[in-house]
Amino acid sequence: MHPVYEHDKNTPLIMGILNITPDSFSDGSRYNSVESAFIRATKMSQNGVDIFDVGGESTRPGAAEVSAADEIKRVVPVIQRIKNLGHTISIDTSKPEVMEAAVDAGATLINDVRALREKGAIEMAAKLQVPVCLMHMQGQPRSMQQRPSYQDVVTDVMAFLDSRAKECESHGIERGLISIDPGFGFGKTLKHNLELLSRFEQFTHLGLPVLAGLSRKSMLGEITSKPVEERLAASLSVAHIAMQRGADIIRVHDVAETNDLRQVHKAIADIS
Ligand code: 7PM
Repeated sequence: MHPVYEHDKNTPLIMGILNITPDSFSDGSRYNSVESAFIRATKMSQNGVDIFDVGGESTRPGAAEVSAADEIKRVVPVIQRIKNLGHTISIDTSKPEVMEAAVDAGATLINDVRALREKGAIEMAAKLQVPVCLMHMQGQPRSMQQRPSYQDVVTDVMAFLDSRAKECESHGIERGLISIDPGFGFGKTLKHNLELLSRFEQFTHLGLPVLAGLSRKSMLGEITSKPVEERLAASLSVAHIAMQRGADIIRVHDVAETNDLRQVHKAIADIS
């Protein structure tokens, strides 16, 4: 059984972020980006990770467009390399060709910040019959932070996710395969993000597993005035808030620290 559907409610799953930046701090060979991802994955495995989220950068806000072929060249060797660590592998992509290659290589979850709205994506996910995580984003990565606007951010984001889940079902992706994510930072002001976190529990009312991705995000920089490398404490704080409000999956960079937090969360939750 896939871990997304069997975890204990007091023990949310930890999704560890494995960004595959091609050859940025290496000699430019593929070997180094694969091996550095493998080393990071091994540490995450020792530190309590449940799911590896493998991303080839194409979904990062402001990131340059990457072709499907290049994205496949980045992620597939990493998936093959980390597969026998024994954890679920998620592919962070919006492109159907990448979904297919990644699942063929061993990924068993599709994490799409565009909620399968790209051409051919929903059909591909239906064909592959793996769990999908649908994330909300307003606008496009390049321009989404220019003027985010909602009537009521929680109601609007929930309506979007509910409608995408129904669209998935109508394409043959059964409801049991679907998770949702409000998409912190994707076309949202600080106030919108705080509202989404404060009222996070409402997302659980759709009856689908809910993912929270808050780790090191700029909203934490806005609150603490700290640069990205100094946002660990703030990240743990919001991860704990999300857990208390019912998050099923927490997507993070810092797996060991989040695992400590999860143990504290479980210890407290188990007494009542
Ligand atoms: C720059 C800005 C680099 C933002 C990376 C990011 C999420 C995700 C991302 C999320 C799900 C990051 C983001 N965020 N997938 N992919 N949920 N499901 O901070 O919140 O990692 S990319």
